[in-house]
Amino acid sequence: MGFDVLMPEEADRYLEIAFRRARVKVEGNRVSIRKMASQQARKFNSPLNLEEGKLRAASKINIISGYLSSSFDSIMKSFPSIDNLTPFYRQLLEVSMDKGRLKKCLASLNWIAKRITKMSGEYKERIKRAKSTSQVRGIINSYYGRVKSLVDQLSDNILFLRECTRKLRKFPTIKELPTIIITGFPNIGKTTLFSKLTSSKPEINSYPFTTRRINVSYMLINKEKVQILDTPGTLARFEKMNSIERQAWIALKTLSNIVIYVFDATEPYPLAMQLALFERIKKELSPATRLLCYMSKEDIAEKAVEKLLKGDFLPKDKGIKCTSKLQELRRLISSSISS
Ligand SMILES: Nc1nc2c(ncn2[C@@H]2O[C@H](COP(=O)(O)OP(=O)(O)OP(=O)(O)O)[C@@H](O)[C@H]2O)c(=O)[nH]1
Ligand SMILES: [Mg+2]
Repeated sequence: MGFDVLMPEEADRYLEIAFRRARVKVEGNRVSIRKMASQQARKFNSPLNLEEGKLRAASKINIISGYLSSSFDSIMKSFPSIDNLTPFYRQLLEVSMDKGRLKKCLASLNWIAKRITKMSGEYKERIKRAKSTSQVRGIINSYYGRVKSLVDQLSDNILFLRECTRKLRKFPTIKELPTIIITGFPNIGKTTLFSKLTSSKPEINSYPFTTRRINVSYMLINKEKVQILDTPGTLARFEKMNSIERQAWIALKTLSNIVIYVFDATEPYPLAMQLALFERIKKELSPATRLLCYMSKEDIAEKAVEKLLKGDFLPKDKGIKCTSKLQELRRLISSSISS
């Protein structure tokens, strides 16, 4: 589901891992470090423990800086490139999180990673010039302190990135395929229709707002794969739309080739309201989008459905077709796709 974004650890955790790795690896390389130190000691005619201390400290710095910069780099790379998103994902991201802050957080991760790399080089130089083991100890302790304060600066940003990651992972996976969107009021049978048209089995319930996110499935129409989206019910309270309703609206506006608007003749919402929503949606769609109407629940409202289909109430403008039969709906989808 959604973007495969790496979940960042909390800032403290990176420090903990980096410092522990440095300690464990340097300890593990004790023998080879000592061997190298004794060569250096002979070459520069300096005390063995000083050379050994320098090599251990430089090696710790390499491990810490390498781990932190590669970790921060992986986080940045795993985020989608915000400026290259499709209109659907860009708008979804904009209503789901603070895009400006997200960009700033990623930039600060990049800045801190670079800062740590640069500073590590400077500290390694200082270590090379150290004259005593206590000076080496002082330098490495100061390095730890500086790294900690840089990573601490990321704490809030990382918490924000974790929140964005959770949301991005929940985004629906939308493919570049012809797209059919099922929409209408809550609790009128959208998901039931979706599961009849596809092999999907999402949750269906007798209360409104059962569908809390966009369900995606596929069907073959004239041997062509098309994508079909079941959207959360919308009440068209434009000023007060919640983020779930907004998702549905963004999908309608940016993805739909065909929209199936579901009418419910049992009238959990008065038909006049259902028609008003239909008109409102129609206005928002691109002119190229084909609109079809489906009358749900014919089995329990046969008379009402028949009356509606025969009467003048349902929209008939611009060749909009209405049906209560699944077979007929499939045929209408098929001819809309090929036209
Ligand atoms: N008898 C009958 N009941 C139906 C039909 N379609 C849907 N229902 C019932 O209507 C209720 C709502 O169905 P859903 O398919 O979940 O409706 P929805 O529009 O997706 O609802 P939200 O996701 O909450 O917006 C459930 O109790 C379904 O069993 C139908 O054709 N006949
Ligand atoms: Mg539903």
